[in-house]
Amino acid sequence: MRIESVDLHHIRMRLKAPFETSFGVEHDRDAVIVRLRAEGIEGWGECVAGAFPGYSYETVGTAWHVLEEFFVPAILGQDVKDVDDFRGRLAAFRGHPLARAGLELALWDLLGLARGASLATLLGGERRAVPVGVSVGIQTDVRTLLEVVERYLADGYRRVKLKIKPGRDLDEVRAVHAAHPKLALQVDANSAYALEQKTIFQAMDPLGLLLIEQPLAEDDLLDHAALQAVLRTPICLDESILSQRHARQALDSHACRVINIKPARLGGLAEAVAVHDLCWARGAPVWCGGMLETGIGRASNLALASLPGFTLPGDISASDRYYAEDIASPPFTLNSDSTIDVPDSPGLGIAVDPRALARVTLRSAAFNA
Ligand code: NPQ
Ligand code: MG
Repeated sequence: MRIESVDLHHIRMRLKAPFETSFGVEHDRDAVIVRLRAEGIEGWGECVAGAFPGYSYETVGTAWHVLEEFFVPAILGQDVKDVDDFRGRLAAFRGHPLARAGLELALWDLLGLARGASLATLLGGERRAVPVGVSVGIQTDVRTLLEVVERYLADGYRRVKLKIKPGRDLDEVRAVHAAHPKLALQVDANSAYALEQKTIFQAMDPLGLLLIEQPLAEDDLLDHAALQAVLRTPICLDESILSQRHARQALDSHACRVINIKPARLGGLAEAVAVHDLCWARGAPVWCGGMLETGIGRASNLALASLPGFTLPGDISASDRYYAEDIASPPFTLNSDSTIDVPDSPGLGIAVDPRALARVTLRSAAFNA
């Protein structure tokens, strides 16, 4: 397909409530929306880099820069045959997985539309609906946390992830566990601890959490292995896993037993499927992480999570979890069994509303072949 144009939109969407993690509080979600045109059709992608380099070193600014200067020129006016071809054209560039994944997603959407196949079908997905959970930010106090968790349970979520940070961990997790002893519960530290603080996690061990996500530094498989050796609860790695090779080495070295798969962090859906396939072959459970996506990224996550190895509930909430108004339709809603249906129309299976997109756009750029 000859790529005729690429548009970038820097958007800012107000979050329904501030989202606090160990790296900071977000009131708005910034992202870059990508539109690719080829052969009279258009595909949409979403780069989930934010305003602030907290989860990743990438930001909207760095993503815009590498897209404009390097990634877009590498494909504009070119005949890009498939995703492998696309990856080859970007292979010389180092890093910037979030920017790369946003552009790759628009290509997947285009290819699906051109072939009349849903993204789930292109990826090898099997399930029509996928189990999901909700990620709960750090709250002002334990009482508020309990109220917030109760509200999500009333909404129908059957798996809850608590964000934790030093000083806002054990009391919170114990309180939620005591109030809901049978609830499928997990925690995410976003790299906020050091191995010297292992007693915190040893104290959580008897609670039977589903997993402990990314307790230690992103670049530290060795200390994660040391921590996993003293815990029964599985460690799940998120930020540490940037490729299929990292996944293999993390499992081989017992740094984790579970992997959170995010296409953005892995540089795209193709690498995400590769990590899934490796973990599936080794019997290691995976689940689909979340990046507070708009309907574009949410549709992509649902398609990915329909692959058979995604045996744990994903951080893929209903469309109304984070935003009052989305830029894509139809909205995704939670089924009574805490699942969300996988889109089955061609490509991403959603329609971007140009007026809704314009309302949240701060800056646009168009690149034409
Ligand atoms: C995680 N997500 O699993 C991430 C972290 C995260 C749903 O917990 C702006 C940009 C806000 C990136 C909030 C969830 C973000 C962000 C959270 C990433 O680690
Ligand atoms: Mg995480």
